[in-house]
Amino acid sequence: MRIDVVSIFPEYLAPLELSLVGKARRTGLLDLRVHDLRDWAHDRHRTVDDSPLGGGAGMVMRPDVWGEALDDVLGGAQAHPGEVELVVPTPSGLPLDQRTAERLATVPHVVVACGRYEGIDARVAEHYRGRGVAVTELSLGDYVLNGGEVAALVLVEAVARLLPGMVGNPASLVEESHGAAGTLEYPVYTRPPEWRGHEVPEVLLSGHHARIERWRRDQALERTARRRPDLIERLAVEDLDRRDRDI
Ligand code: 6GU
Repeated sequence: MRIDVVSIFPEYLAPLELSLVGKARRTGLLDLRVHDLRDWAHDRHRTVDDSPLGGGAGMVMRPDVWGEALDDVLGGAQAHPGEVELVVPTPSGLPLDQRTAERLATVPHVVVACGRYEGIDARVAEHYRGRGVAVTELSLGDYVLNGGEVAALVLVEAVARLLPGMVGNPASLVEESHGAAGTLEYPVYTRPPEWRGHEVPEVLLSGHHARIERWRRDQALERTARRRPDLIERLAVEDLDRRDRDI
């Protein structure tokens, strides 16, 4: 899979050389390229922004600079609908979730356009949509960051760990068929069985696999109900029934 990230702070993406994502790049599983948007600016000051039309605070990123950058980075891929997707991180986007990460992991080429300031001129997304490029505006959650770079880090990590052949991939797929099947994960423990007066739940030391499975399922549901009642509402009745049958 190929991912291009375009940003005025390419150094912000340096952590993507580390850990599993870094390894995926070195082994060729992930072709990740980071670009400096200012390379497409025309003036001596490499300007990428201008004041908002209609007035207001802050600056808006210019469509002409973004257009030239994205024409180059999307490349001939624009001629192949379904092969490329333009992701624009913005607090006004749809919330990023595991389902979106799973879908993006199947797209051969993803381009992430990181905005700063008050965002990118709205005609940029409109233009590429009109040219048949899938454009997805994604948010990390209901709070404001200074730009899309942190979202690009999050997105690349969430997607890269799902790529077939990724180290630890089979294990995470198993995990996803339980925990992320709509609930939060159950609490986990390791040795020692007693630490500073806190005991590991006895059932986990019992060696009774069916009881352990049931305990974990109950913990996951209880935790989800307490912390994320919105997720419980989305759990299908059939799914809850299946869990009861399986365990
Ligand atoms: Cl994707 N971008 C910015 N600037 N702020 C955010 C965000 C994204 N998601 C949550 N807040």
